[in-house]
Amino acid sequence: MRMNRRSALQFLSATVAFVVAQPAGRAWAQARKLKPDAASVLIVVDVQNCFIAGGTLAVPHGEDVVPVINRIAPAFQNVVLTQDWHPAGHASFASTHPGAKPFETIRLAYGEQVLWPDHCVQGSSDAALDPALNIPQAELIVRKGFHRDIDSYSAFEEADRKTPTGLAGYLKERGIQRVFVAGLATDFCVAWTALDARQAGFDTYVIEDACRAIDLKGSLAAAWKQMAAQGVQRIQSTDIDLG
Ligand code: VGL
Ligand code: ZN
Repeated sequence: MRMNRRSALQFLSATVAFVVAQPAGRAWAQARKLKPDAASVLIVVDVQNCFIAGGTLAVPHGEDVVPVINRIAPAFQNVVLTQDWHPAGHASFASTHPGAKPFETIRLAYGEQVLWPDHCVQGSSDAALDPALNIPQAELIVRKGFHRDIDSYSAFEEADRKTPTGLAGYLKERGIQRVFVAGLATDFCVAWTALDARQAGFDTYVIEDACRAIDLKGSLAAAWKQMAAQGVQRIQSTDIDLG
């Protein structure tokens, strides 16, 4: 094709216009989205009756995570659920420590511990998964916080920071490289799970709108700050390619 100067310029500007117009297009938006693959897992943290309205430690608007999680879960071949699963008289219960009140902090053998109302007692309906959660393909349920003297916000490692749950080994044996975290609560079990996933070497994403927080004395802002510092990526459910 022979072009004079003028038509060459016209051709060039049309090309530029096309390239510039693309970012608004659906194809570009799709290409930017994260597509869960066989090496990706969705970890759904503690979506249990205890953390939902009517539960013993209800997270404000906790139930709102369920429709978001139900919408994204089908895009994941691998889904792991966690359950907070405490024995009666657990060290994290204020009622276990005479004179102590919920939401106070005390020192336990392994360090600072926030005290909570009795919650998620093993085998109770309070500890059951929210029945509205609809993820039939979920392949593993990790129960945590079952040692009477050690709490475990994280799905990977208990609060003594030395007792592993086995989840990192499970995911690595299954060839998982990317971990997406959703559930309750953003500033406790979600954040600790995401930080430990990162620590274990996984690319880690927290899906903000699929989580809700307790937010105790600035804990939510502190959690996001710490996650950002450790390279945990903060995304929205709309950033995921649902196929
Ligand atoms: C959680 C407080 C106590 C959580 C569990 O799931 O975030 N928070 N136990
Ligand atoms: Zn707990």
